[in-house]
Amino acid sequence: MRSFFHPAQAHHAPARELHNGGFADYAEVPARAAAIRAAIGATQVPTDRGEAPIAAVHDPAYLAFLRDAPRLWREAGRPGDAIPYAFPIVGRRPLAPARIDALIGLHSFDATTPITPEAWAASYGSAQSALAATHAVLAGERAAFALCRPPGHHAGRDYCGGYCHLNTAAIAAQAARDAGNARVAILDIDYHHGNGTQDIFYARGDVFYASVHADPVSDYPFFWGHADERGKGAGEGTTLNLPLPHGTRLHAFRRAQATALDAIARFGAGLLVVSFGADTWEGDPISHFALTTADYAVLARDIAALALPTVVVMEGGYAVEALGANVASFLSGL
Ligand code: SP5
Ligand code: ZN
Repeated sequence: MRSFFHPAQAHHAPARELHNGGFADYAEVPARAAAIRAAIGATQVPTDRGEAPIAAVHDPAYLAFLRDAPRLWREAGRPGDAIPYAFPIVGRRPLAPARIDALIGLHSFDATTPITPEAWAASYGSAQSALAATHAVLAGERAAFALCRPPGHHAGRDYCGGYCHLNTAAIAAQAARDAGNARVAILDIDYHHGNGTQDIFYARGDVFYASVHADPVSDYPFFWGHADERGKGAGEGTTLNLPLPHGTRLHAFRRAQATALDAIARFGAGLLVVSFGADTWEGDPISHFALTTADYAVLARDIAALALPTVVVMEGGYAVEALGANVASFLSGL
């Protein structure tokens, strides 16, 4: 299977993230990508398709912010990575602030996603990898893999969060729409709910979003991913959330994924984007499901049985020592 990775994706390396009342070592490390590359063999550098397919999903002011934030942070005299601390939740108004602390709060929904000087180039490379995999599939490959890192599914149209800056799954799905697929589906099987992807397509009837994830009653991102979120307006019924409890093993996960795949088949999608996270693995340091390395091949075979052209984008998975084997297992089943 063709796989894509841009060298710039390796260079975003935040030192710390805010976690449980203090700073902890950042979980989404460059070594994740190295481990995956070591396990899956050669990756190709994606062709640069420019900013237009990214701007088809993200707000231009947000893209400018991602580029400018590290400079504004430095000019404000701050050391280290840019991190927000104030968010316009109460009585928000459509202001256009200039101060870095206001701007970064406006474009973030958490304080765990630092904007390093390398964040823009790394995220841009990640988006280009997703686009390259999409175009490989549009050109006739049955499946292709984008080694996206930083990940994407928590990022919305104009905000970052959850280690994500640009929503690679949404960029891939939109590119498939713009290439003529009338209906596209996204299957999100990362441990966490993909709130950004859901948000981007929530009111749209042309892109189906189905997610199997840890119940947001107990897990990040808490405020989205509940079973009663089903889309709105033209998108009513084209969002499907399947939350599962801590301790979930293959049998229950596979059953939930089957429910998602049935809905995707009924929707009549012409192309499938899979947001794949290996943070559902039994030894993941920040998650609480119990899938094994071998389970990923089983899940992938079920997905392959849909017989849809399939773009896989990498999301989470933080047990670096097992990440390569888990991704290789998944890809082996497609
Ligand atoms: C793409 C993805 O999987 N994002 C997950 C974001 C989860 N953030 C909330 C959990 C934070 C746990 N951080 C622990 C760091 C310990 N080194
Ligand atoms: Zn995750």
